[in-house]
Amino acid sequence: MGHAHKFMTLERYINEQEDLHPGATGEFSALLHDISLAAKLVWREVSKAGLVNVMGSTDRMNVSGDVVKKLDIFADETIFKAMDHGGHICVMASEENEDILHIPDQYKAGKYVLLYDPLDGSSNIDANITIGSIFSIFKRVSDSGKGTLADCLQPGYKQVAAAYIIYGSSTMFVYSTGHGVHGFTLDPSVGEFLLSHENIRIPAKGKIYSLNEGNFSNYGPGMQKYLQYLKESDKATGRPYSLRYIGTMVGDVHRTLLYGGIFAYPGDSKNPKGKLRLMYECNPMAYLFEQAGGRSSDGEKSILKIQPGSLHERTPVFLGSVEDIATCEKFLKGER
Ligand code: P6P
Repeated sequence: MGHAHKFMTLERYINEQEDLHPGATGEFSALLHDISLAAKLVWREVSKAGLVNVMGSTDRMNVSGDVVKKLDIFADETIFKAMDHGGHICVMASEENEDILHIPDQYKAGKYVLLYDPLDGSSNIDANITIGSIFSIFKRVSDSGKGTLADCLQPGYKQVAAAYIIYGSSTMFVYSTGHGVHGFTLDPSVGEFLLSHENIRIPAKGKIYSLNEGNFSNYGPGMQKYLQYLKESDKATGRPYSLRYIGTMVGDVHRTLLYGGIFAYPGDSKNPKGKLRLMYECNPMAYLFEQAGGRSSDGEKSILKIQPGSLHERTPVFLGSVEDIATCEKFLKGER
């Protein structure tokens, strides 16, 4: 679907993509529209975050001057309230809430499930470092009525869509519904996400690796050997690689998707499952990487094959170019 004219908005693109889904009811498109609205509401506050100290107050400080809510709590509530009344969702789950989030009784429960990380990397806000929001969407497995935990705990290959918003030098909405990965850049002057990166494809091999090497001494021998390998000089195989690490998953993942290479949060002797969460960080990103011609891995297999046991479980995660993930897995399996 090539677009000669520049002004392709996210709204129109979603509607055009609906034609790719025979028998689409429009519910799915409306769900994606609601997410893009939530993204703009979060962006509006995130873009003012630095001014809280300068301005002394924000409109999040209520009439009695209560302490301004932490931005990630604000983002969590904003996304929930943007999504709870559209009638497209039967249950939600958020990084900020221990249990599943039910749709209020007064609203219709729809056929989709939304899991989200409202503000990933929020510890970086004070340093004005890129942060993001991550979304994972499934179809419900329960018949009707209120959604259940089982609706949420589905393996990643059953996702019907995934998206992230990156609040960086510009704000972008990147998503896939199974027909490639497409990026839209927010034009604040019109409040629209405009198509800027149609059909993102990750290079087959990159020259950048991205992880917190501060954990090196706790990594297993395979991971340590892999990192040593990346640092050896060998022009024929494009080494040494460069290290780039932002410390916000959405930022590191977005750069890896566009430039290629590998992003990792491996397990180690202290945290065998690593740090990142399966359901609303690793699954949606794995879906996007595989849709963009890249790969995901937990060290052995695609992240999307993991059968979840609990809502906030962690998994070691490797995301990147096909060749880079294959090389990494060989070292992890002791084959190199
Ligand atoms: P570390 C941010 O706190 C986060 O959850 C992810 O966004 C990021 O990839 C990771 O943790 C960074 O963790 O241990 O490198 O600081």
